[in-house]
Amino acid sequence: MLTKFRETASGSREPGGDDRSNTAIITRTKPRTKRPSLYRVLLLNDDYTPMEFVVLVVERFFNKSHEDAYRIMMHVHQNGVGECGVFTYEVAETKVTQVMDFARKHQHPLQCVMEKK
Ligand code: TYC
Repeated sequence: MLTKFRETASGSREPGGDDRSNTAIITRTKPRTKRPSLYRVLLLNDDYTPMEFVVLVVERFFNKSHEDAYRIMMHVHQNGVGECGVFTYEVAETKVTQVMDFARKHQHPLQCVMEKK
């Protein structure tokens, strides 16, 4: 024989419930938060993209001052690679796409990539 149970407020089960009363509210007492993974967006050096174009890219897409953008551009020029910012996955992906589209539109070989931290 089948017995129907209903869930009580304390979570125990007792006979007598029908299908309409088989409900319970599950509440989490300990808050669980997951921090999102972060990604560096990097510019790569090349021999052809004009320095001023790279400065413009860093100002426009990474919201840097002219001074910070110039410093980042020179770091990439001298070291081969440099960080423009750190973002969540989707934001980083958007920055890479924006920079690559802008460089292609102006026919510069500038490369922009993302890397998990
Ligand atoms: N090396 C380039 C030049 O001498 C300048 C440059 C800097 C290019 C940074 C790309 O990500 C770059 N014109």
